[in-house]
Amino acid sequence: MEKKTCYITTPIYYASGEVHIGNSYSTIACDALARYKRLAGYDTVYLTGMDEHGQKIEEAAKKAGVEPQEFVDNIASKTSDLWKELKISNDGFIRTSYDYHVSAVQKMFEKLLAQDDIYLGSYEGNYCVACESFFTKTQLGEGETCPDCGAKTRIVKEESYFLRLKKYEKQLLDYIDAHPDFIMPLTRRNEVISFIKQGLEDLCVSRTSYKWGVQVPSNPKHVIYVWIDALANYITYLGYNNDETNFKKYWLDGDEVIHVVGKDILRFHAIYWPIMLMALGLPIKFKLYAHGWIMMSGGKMSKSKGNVVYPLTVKERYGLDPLRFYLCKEMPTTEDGLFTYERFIEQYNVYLANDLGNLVSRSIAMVNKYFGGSIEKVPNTDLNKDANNELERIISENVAKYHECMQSFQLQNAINAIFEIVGFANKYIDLTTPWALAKDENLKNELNDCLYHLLETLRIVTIMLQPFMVETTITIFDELGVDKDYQVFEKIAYGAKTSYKVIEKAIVLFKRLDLAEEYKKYGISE
Ligand code: ME8
Repeated sequence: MEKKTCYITTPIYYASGEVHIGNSYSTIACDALARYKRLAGYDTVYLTGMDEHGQKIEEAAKKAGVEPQEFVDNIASKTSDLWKELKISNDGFIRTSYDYHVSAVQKMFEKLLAQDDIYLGSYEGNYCVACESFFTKTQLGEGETCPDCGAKTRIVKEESYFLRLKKYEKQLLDYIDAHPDFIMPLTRRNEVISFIKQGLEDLCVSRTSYKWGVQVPSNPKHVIYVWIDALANYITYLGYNNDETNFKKYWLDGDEVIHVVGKDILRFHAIYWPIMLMALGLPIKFKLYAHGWIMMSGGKMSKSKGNVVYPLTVKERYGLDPLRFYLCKEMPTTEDGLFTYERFIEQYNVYLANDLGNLVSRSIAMVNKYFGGSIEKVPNTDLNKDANNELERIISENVAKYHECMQSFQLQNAINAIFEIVGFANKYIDLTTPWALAKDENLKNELNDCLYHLLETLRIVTIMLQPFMVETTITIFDELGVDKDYQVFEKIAYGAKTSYKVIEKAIVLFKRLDLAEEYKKYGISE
């Protein structure tokens, strides 16, 4: 049977910014989703990339004394190296300055222009001559001054192309209405609906005040608005307006298309992008998952506040998996998440060092001590009956919950389901008291039963952790002697692997951290 397809995208990152622990979330979360989909048997394509055009980037390049292309080349290479360091498993890395993207966007624009979904009009707004920028009324400083340099702005009229949004207002509302899971979570969906219901204005989609962008072929003094250029990446990467084999496979005929975005760019993806697709006569196809922000205790991360935390700093200090784990576990589905070192260390100690790390090391130590490292499955014993039943019930319930949550991008809840099992497995040890069973030769079978349950539980938990913890899970499987065949969802049911040969001495997966010591070492303030 042909595999089902799944196409997952992150937003493409602005080449003018830098990746900190907050915005790295979109990519890490999508990576977890992409790894999950691959494990679930989907033919998965995971795309990320760079948004490289626009006035801001043109100015930043000028300031740096280089051509814009050289400027973005440098940032794109740094960003793609960072994703490698974070073991992001993206299949593609698109850049909006790539020729194939530029030509596909130009064809798209000309098509919309030819069919009158884009028309030439004029844009009127408050303009700052010094900064060469238009500002909306809400952006302006007091007395209609420029929010950047403080100079008085003037009303300027500029020739500009517009995309007809108004024309598609009803069609979009109908689409949202007919597809209740198009925009998730529901709170975001409601936000979008009420925004559209206030009435859409046609969108200004070209600029003449800078050059670094995709030119309108039939009127080259115009460059295409960055958002039109950027949103199109999701289909130009697949070959839209070029070789369309993958576009057909993963979009037109695809089974799932998932865009993951932060809440700040919800409208672009929930309004402009579907309208562009409708106007192009293409199916909307995608589901949109909008996540919150990672905040610092003092609010948003910003250079001026001096509270920016970089993913590589956390990785170098505490390892990659704790970072990936923390971000996915801390971000709720509908709200913002929080990053502080204090909370990071607390969560690390509770879930990784204590719950998971201890379970692995205790189980391996006992299998070595009482059975020389090898264990076979035995029928459930009467003595352990209640604890066994409870453990098996908790496993099957939480495996089901995990799949449900992963399928609807509720990563926090999916991780919580995993740790329900881990938590109970630790309790199971207290309930079955293997050290007491070991004292009685007649209870050898009961002891075997108990330790086999622990190893199976660990194997199941490790299968589930794979999307999040990309290094630790390999280590745990190695320690337990679980080969590839038993690391998959098809074999997740309790009892699937019937014999084990574990490593002689467990590796310390997560060394407990002491907050005061960490403060001393790094002078952590956030
Ligand atoms: O928006 N916590 O790019 P970008 C969580 N180029 N997510 C955050 C965050 C935080 N503190 N700060 C930012 C762009 N993000 C456009 C996208 S797509 C056609 C064009 C998220 O580099 C943000 O919401 O500003 C977005 O999902 C991603 O980081 C990249 O943001």
